[in-house]
Amino acid sequence: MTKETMFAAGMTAAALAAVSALPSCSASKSAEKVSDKPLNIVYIMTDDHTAQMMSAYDTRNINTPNLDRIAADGVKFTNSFVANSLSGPSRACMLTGKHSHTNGFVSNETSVFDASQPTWPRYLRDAGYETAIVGKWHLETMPQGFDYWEIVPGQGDYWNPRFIKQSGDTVAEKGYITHMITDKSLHWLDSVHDPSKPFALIIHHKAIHRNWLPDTADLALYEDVTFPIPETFYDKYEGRPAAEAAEMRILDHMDLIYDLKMDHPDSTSHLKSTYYAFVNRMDSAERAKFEAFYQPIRDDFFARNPKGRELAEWKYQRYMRDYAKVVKSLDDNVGRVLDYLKEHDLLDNTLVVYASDQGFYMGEHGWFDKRFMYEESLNTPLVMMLPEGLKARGDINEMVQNIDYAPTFLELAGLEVPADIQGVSLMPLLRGEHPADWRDAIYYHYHEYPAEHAVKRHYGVRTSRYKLMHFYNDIDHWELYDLQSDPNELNNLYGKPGYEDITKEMLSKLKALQEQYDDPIRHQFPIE
Ligand code: SGN
Ligand code: CA
Repeated sequence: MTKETMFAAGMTAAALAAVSALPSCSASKSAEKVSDKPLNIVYIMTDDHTAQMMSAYDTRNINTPNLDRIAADGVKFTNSFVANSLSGPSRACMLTGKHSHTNGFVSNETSVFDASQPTWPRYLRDAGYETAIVGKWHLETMPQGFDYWEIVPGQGDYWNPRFIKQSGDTVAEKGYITHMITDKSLHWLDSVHDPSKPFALIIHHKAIHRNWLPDTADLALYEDVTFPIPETFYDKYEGRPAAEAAEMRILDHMDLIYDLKMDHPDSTSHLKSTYYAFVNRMDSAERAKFEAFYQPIRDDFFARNPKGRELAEWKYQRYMRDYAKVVKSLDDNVGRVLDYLKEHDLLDNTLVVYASDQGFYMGEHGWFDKRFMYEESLNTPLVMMLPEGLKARGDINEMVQNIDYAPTFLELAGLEVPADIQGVSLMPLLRGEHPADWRDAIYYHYHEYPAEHAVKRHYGVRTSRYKLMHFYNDIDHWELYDLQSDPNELNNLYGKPGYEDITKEMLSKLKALQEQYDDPIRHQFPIE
């Protein structure tokens, strides 16, 4: 019996332990036994948490001591990318190990996830693991392949949120979402999970998604901090028409009421009713604290009535402060999970992963939101605390992508990586190896247009030094960047003299990746 047929048939935990001891025949030929015990997985993913706001990656803005503990005791991926910088698509890539066009979930607005397709939690469950997911799901259909799930509808609510239970009931419960998702996850691990089985627990936070409603306990934080203005805050988007067309500028598109809580009886906004739907979820005591905090800021703002650059920078500082407060609660709650695992002696046989569904703009190019293949939103934080037997420590600089997580978890569990998975297992990197034939380019494809924030459809390829992007649909526009000389991606080199050879090389990499991944929407290369 091959391992493939064993897990297709559904293995017991004992069989799984035996298989862990077998030489792996996964995509990585150098696989070796990691541990005699089956290994657990705790996968923590936030929404819209970007590396600029995580001190393991960037010390300019805030401290995230608990997230940094993961990196300090384990590894930090310094070239970690998504395949499609948007929530639902990222979740589908992560679960399936396949690009958006292959797993079928290309866009939050138009896609419905076929939850019956193979996912890594399903494979692990079939192999004897207990699997659970708590928090944001955002894939339209209900989860499959989990022993336990409890998800929030759509984007979820920060305050007194609704949860969809496995029974199908939707129930509003009392509390602040980041604590609650953590409480529910730890409760499952502590009281529901069968300790005789290995487990995979997915904790998907709603934080730090728009509109950044902090826990009232954290409201006062960061108010004395003036965050540095990013170098590209006043970007004019020269040579980048798709960037210019995007509707995600802090000055023009960040909503004073909905995003920044600056309502006034005379103010109007298409997001005003949404704002009140969210803040009205607080109980009267929570709401009183919230209003007591923001009212003096509103009074000052409307008295001064800033305009132009002063307004842009005022909005930026408020955005940064509210976002940072929401990160604080997240960081505390990740700390609770790490403490639990430590106290229960689980760290030696558990892989702990922290990632986000994508990066985010914290004022770079004048923006908030994500979607673009530019660095801030193509990147996602990725740190891991490793079980015994995995020797890597410190920075891992190879280019990795969220389609790689599924094959990594399969290999960690001793399972073969099915041939149709498009990502590659990160296990060699976690063992401390640096394979000479590691990928030299990643592929990206963003599909959601026309839609909110007006980011045009594009695909592209990125190597360690260059990035080539093609915007299509109602535009036909190419961009080429030298990330070494222009890390901020301000100088579009496409079509400029002197770049013919590198353009040709990047085009051939794009062609190869579009063929390899069989993307049906691809550049029509001239017949050679
Ligand atoms: C919501 C937000 C957008 C955000 C998308 C996608 N608007 O629609 O700003 O880009 O989610 O985010 S809001 O008015 O509803 O807050 S994602 O992370 O879920 O993909
Ligand atoms: Ca997101």
